[in-house]
Amino acid sequence: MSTLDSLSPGDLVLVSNRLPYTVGVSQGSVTLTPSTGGLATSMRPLLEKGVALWFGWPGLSEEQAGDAKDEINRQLRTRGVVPVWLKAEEVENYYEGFCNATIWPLFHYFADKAVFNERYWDAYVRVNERFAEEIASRYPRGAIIWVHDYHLMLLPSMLRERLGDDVPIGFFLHIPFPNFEVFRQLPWRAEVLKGLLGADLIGFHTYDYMNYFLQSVSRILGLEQELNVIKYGDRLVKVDVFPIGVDFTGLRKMALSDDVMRKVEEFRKRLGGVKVIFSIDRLDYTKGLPERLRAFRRFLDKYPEFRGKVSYVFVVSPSRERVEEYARLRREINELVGEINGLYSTLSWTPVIYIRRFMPNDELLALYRLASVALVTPLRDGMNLVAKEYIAANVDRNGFLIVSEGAGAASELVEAIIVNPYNYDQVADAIKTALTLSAPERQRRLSALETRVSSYDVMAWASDFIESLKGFKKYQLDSAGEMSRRRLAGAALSMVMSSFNVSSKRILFLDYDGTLAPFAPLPSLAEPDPELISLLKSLASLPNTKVVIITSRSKVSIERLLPIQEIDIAAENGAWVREKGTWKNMVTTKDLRWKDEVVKLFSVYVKRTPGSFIEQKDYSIAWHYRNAPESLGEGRASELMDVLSRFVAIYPELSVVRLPKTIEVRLAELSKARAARYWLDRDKYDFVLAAGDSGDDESLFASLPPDSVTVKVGSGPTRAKYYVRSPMELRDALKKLSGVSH
Ligand code: GDG
Repeated sequence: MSTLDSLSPGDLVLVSNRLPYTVGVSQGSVTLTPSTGGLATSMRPLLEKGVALWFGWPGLSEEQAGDAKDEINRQLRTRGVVPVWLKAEEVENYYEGFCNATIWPLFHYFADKAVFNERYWDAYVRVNERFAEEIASRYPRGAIIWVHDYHLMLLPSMLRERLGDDVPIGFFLHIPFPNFEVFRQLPWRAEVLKGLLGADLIGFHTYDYMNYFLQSVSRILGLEQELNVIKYGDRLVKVDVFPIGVDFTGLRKMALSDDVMRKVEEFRKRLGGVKVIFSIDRLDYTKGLPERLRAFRRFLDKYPEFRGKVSYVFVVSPSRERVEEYARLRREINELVGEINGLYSTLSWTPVIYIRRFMPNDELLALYRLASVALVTPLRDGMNLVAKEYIAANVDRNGFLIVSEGAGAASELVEAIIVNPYNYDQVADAIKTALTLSAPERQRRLSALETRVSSYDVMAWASDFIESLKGFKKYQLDSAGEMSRRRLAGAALSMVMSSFNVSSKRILFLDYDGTLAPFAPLPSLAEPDPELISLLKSLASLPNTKVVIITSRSKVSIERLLPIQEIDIAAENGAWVREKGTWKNMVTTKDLRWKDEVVKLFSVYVKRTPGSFIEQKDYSIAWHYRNAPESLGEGRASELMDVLSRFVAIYPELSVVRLPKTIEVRLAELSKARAARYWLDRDKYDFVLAAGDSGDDESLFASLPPDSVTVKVGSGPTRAKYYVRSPMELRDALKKLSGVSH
């Protein structure tokens, strides 16, 4: 049983700008026609079974609906659909404005066409809020919420605010996510990213789109990420790739139906032996329609032997008619078609058969079946379903597919002929190749394409997304559950406080960066605030209580940050210990010639990685890259790790440690565990506490006596007994301890 079949009523909430039904109103009577398109086709059965509830805009303004609104609401509701109404002004500013005149061009790399208008943005926020209100007021507890596409990018966070952390929210982007250089132009880029990060799972069609998104998240919001999981405050957000498919079986069945067969015969007769190159697109500048006509003209110029033998059936269905940009495009297409037909037509042959209307499904399927070439050459396209539909419906395998490298589909349909849509010569050659491909070659490549398109069809796509969302949500809740079960708060904190209170000799080992103070862009900037200083002082002034700062910082830097004589310090992971104000060196290794070599090696990486820098300590050298561009920094860090692994092979006294945004080479004999032993071996303590946030602290946690209070700051697996969420939360706990006894 597939994931979709196993869903029960109330399990799924779908949200998209448009609904899976097209609403028609004529003379007061209301009609609902099922919309075509992958999402609608794959999800409609779930609606019909009552499994899903679908929120969306009915496609006409409240003003246009007028008195018919109640009847539209009634008819939609009986089908499990909840309409979210837009006023005429919102259709203009939100839909035609921010969605179609800002995001659509920008995300398809037509930045010069993108309009940045605050009125559009305000309407976008308002409409997303309206969706959030509607959904929150009818949300069936426990349901998965799946939000679709660029019209609703703020919705995930708005829902998260209203419904809380436990609700599984997924988001899928159907269009490309552009690279950082393009995305950064959006004045509301941070708001859009934060809006999306309200989701638990964010899906894209291709690896490129996903990586571009991750890059923007890192460079604009500065968030950490690991293995496609972003750390966003307390929550984890996963991103992944789900290339949408088509209803392969349904299309194939339809292509083989009698109705379609009849149409095929009818068209064949009318064409009189002329072969067909076919394309169908919504009228849109992203689809490369003028470019494609020019490429076809080049084909006729370059290969005159095909004149009279091949016609291009060029179908353009109307879309976004009210936008001026589209009217201009229509005029350009008219001119080009006129020019080509004027130049090459004969009495018995028309080169371009231009159809500018919505094409009924049976005609579309018939054309897929008889086309010798499907010419799918958008300039940019999230995926492009036409390419996949052609593979499903060309049941006689009598044609071949040309796909643009600008379509997401190109990264999957690798056996097709892949072209650059701006390279007219290449497209003209591709048409010739497709028309003359040998039968065995065509069979071989088509069969591979069919296998791929049929195995990851639209149902598999939807199941995969929902399954991943459920799986990730479970993991997220389990780890959050684990964290909250082991949280140093409430009863756990009271217990720790009372054992602190009754103990006669106490020691606290506290890491500094990320534990007592949050991370700063430069180590020298991680200044403590006055509250921290006074907290440490008051802890250290408690009777029989020792406070030890245990850090990988150098002794100079930690002393500068914490000029408190009452505390002890282990600097450089125990290379130096300071007790009662006196420093003592703990290192046994004498030969330090490796340091110059490491600095030399790191210097090469500093030059090649802007923003990175070296920190030199007595027994360790660190390369910090938290201020370098994300992808460059991580790439260089991996390269450097590789170089260092060979380097330390000849210096067994060294170890290489990869810390967050830092690589450190240090003496292997140093560790926080060994540093702590310095104090523990020389005195008996009946209360031991250690707090830290990174891998370095884990060795310390593991080495302490079993009844010690060990505290991990932040999420992630740990050997510590307790968690706190942030340095601030640790401070609160320490404040409580400092007030316990004197
Ligand atoms: C977005 C992304 C992504 C078109 N005209 C007629 C007609 N169609 C059908 C096609 C196909 C669908 O509409 C168009 O889908 P595309 O994928 O090509 O493009 P968008 O509408 O821009 O969709 C896109 C998609 O979302 C899914 O994630 O692939 O990249 O832009 O199914 O067949 N169908 C009929 N008559 C027409 O005149 N019957």
